Amino acid sequence: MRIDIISIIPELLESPLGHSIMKRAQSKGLLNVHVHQLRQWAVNEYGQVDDYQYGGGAGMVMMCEPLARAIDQLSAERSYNEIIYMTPDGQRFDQRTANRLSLSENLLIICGHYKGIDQRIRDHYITLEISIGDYVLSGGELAAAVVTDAIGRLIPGVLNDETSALTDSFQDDLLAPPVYTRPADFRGWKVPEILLSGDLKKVEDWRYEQALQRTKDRRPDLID
Ligand code: 6GU
Repeated sequence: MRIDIISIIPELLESPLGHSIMKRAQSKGLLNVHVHQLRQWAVNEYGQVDDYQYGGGAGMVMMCEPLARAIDQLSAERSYNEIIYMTPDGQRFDQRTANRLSLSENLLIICGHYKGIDQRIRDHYITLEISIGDYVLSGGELAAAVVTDAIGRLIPGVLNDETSALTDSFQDDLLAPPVYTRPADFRGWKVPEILLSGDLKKVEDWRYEQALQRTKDRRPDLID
């Protein structure tokens, strides 16, 4: 999968996507992330990409011209499954959407800043608008990193048995069960006996019960 990201602060995406599983996905060639500086398509030599909003009011708006040129150029080179705009008024991102997007060949993600991007770009280019939750970030970059990570780890071959997505919270609409490691007794706090029993069937049943109970307690909305 290839993910192109357009941003005025590409540096914000480097570290989140440059380590651990995202790093391995990219070095294995399973995920190719290309971050583009929007200012290369600026309207003048000062690198201008934003302007005052019509109708007045505080805050700048990202102009049509640079975004349209950027999207046109990248779209001429490949066809995108989705052209995504990261925005707090988009649809709430969830594991279902991550699963669907992980089947894509090419994704293009636009990161907004200031008051956002000119509505005409949203109307004529954007195919999907995503929010990562009901709070406001300074820009779309951190949200784009979240979405890229959530999608990237689902690409076949990225995770191994050890990091398998199959047992993640949400993958089966349940939260993950509690986990423990050595020592079996820490300050008198003991690991549940059943996990030490070696009975795989019992362990599996226990984990399912725990996952169900945890989901009922913490996220009843996830249970029909
Ligand atoms: Cl996608 N962008 C911004 N700026 N803020 C957000 C968001 C996105 N999702 C939640 N808050």
